Order: sequence, then structure tokens, then C-alpha cells
Amino acid sequence: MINKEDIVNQFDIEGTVAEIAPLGNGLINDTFKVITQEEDAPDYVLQRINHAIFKDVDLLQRNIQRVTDHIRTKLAARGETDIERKTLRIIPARDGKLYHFDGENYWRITVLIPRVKTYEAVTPEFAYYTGKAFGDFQSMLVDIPGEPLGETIPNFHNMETRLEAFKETVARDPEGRVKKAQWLIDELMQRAYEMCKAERLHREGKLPKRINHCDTKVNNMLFDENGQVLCVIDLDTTMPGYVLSDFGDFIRTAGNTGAEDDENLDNVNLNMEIFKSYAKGYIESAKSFLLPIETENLPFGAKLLTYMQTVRFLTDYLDGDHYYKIKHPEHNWQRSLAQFKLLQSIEAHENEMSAYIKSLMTA
Ligand code: GN1
Ligand code: MG
Repeated sequence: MINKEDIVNQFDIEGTVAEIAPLGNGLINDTFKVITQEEDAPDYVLQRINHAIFKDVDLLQRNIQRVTDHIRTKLAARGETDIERKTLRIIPARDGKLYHFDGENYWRITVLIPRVKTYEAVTPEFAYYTGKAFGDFQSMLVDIPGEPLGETIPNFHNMETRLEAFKETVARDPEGRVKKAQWLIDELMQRAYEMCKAERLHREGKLPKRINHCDTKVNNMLFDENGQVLCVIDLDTTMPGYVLSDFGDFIRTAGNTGAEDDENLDNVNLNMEIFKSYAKGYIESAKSFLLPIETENLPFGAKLLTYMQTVRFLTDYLDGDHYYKIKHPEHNWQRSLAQFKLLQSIEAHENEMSAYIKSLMTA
């Protein structure tokens, strides 16, 4: 048994540990809240990094340090107050490293930001602020100095390589699940060429890569008591990519009237009000750097990320569930069906989404 308190004490924390309890519901890392005894000592967030997925923990932690340092400098330069609640702070291990390796697992600690709320769903009003916050996050990172950030998961949002892995898994069929899933595999393959459009535009030199968060789920934002966005968390996948990723992943999660793994597909549809509010907020704070090709393709981004997530859940299901944490044996299948239903709803709204984006640009 791992003694988490011993792990915590490898880090340069203030105060003494009173309690360590599970926190959040991420599908990849294991997260815990560390409560300290002393009133004046902060509480902390302890995470066991999924090392099978994040293979270069050193690069991962250096990326996060660079991102948070840069954001802190930007916030200070524009005279923001309460900066410690507006970006994450990594606590180094006592040996000076940004993580601790216990011989088997990699661990890290950040300061727990006090008095915050997280949500699995948002109202249109919150979606507007969230759009502004993610646009702001991207615009603050436009001029991060030094080398480009490393890819913590190579080809993370590359649709072409995701499809290669998918086809390879279908051909191997290690669990004998292909027969049951064949109709969905066919649906996805029919869309494959279209969905690789971003990669083609990039190769043609038309669509740039910028620093993105690459996991813009609603539950990766912290809100204050008044519903204002304080801070973007879960920075593991902050790396170069297309802005379509961050836009699309938010719509995929917040714009879904149902759950990501909803058992009842009738619950799952695109909420156009959320789309509109988020798009409005996002474009307001990102228009200073967005190119026309990026803005035009935002509705495609919503489609792409939902498609990509369907491919990823289905790949994991066919492969025997090695990537995402599951709660029951058919969980990844259920997730695939729910994401596909959402994809169909997004497709049905594509013209409406494009018309709205146009109206924002000419307003
Ligand atoms: C994972 O761990 P979590 O829930 O923040 C995943 C995302 C997926 C998401 C699906 C590193 O994020 O890419 O979109 O699950 N993160 C990684 O909900 O694969
Ligand atoms: Mg998360």
C-alpha cells in the first residue's frame, strides 16, 4: 500500500497533513485533496500522474511550470488582483524536482485554490464567461518565450494518427468486439476524410498551430463565488495544436444536453444556446489573434472533437479498455454511442452554427 502522507512529505509543503481524500472525476490521473491541520497553511492537490499515458513526466511538469509562470507574469502586468487564485502553483519536491518518483509512480503537488466551484454543466451565461476565459488563456500564451512547448502526448489531437490507431485496432480485434460495433465503425470511416481537414489545411500552410489547452472540459475550470471564471486547470495537455481543439472540446462537453456517457441517447443533443454564448465570449477575447480560416472552422472544430472522442472511446473499447477508467465493462461502448449521437446532432446544426459565427464577425 502506498502511504500518501509519506508521498506528500517528499514535497516542500507548509503545515502538517490532516487528511487526504479523493478529488474530482478525471478519466486519466488519480487526484486527491490534501488538507493541512493549520489554519494559515494552504491545502494542496496531490496527483498520481498516469505514466502509461504521460511518458515524459519531466517535460510535462516543465511545460506546466512555463505556462503558469507566463500566465502569472501576464496577470501581474495587467494589474490583476488575487493572482494566486488565477493560476496554478506547482510545489516542488524537496530535492528540487517538479515531481516525485517513488520507484513506481510519479506524483505532483499544486496548491489547492480555496473557495472555488466546479461544474459538470453550465448555463449560457457561464458559457459566455468560459469562452472569454479560454480565449484569454490562449491569447496570454501566444507569446510564451523560449522553445515551443513540447507535446506531452505526441499527436494528441492529430485526427490522422488517431484514425491509424483505430484502423489498426479494428484489424486486430483483440476482444472480438468488432462484429457488434461494425455499424458504428462504418459510420466513422465514412466521415474519416472530411475529419482530417485540419491536418490538410496545416500542411498547406493555411491553419497554424498555437498553444492550446487540449482538454477544455467544463470541469477543468474553477469558478469563484460569483460565477466568474478564476482559473483553468488540468494543464497536462497544454501544447501546440489547432484552436479548433479547444473550441470544439468545450462544445462537446458543455454543449451536450446529456452526459458524456449518457445511457439514454434521447438526452444527448447539442444545446445551441451554449454554443452561441461560448462562441460569443471566445471570439471576443480571441479575435485579436484569430485568422479568418480559424474562425470559419470553429463549427467544424465542434464536429471534429466530438468525432475524435467517439473514435477514441471506441478504439479503447475494441482494444479492451486500457486507456480510460471505466465503471463497468460496456462503459466505453456506452460513451461511444453517446458521443456519436452528439456528433449527429452537431452535424444537424452545422449551418446554423456557421451562420451565427458569421453574424458575430460582421457585428
Ligand atoms: C480525459 O482526465 P480527463 O477527464 O480530464 C482525456 C481527454 C478526453 C477526456 C474525455 C490525457 O480527460 O483527452 O477528452 O478524458 N485526457 C487525456 O472525457 O487523454
Ligand atoms: Mg480533468
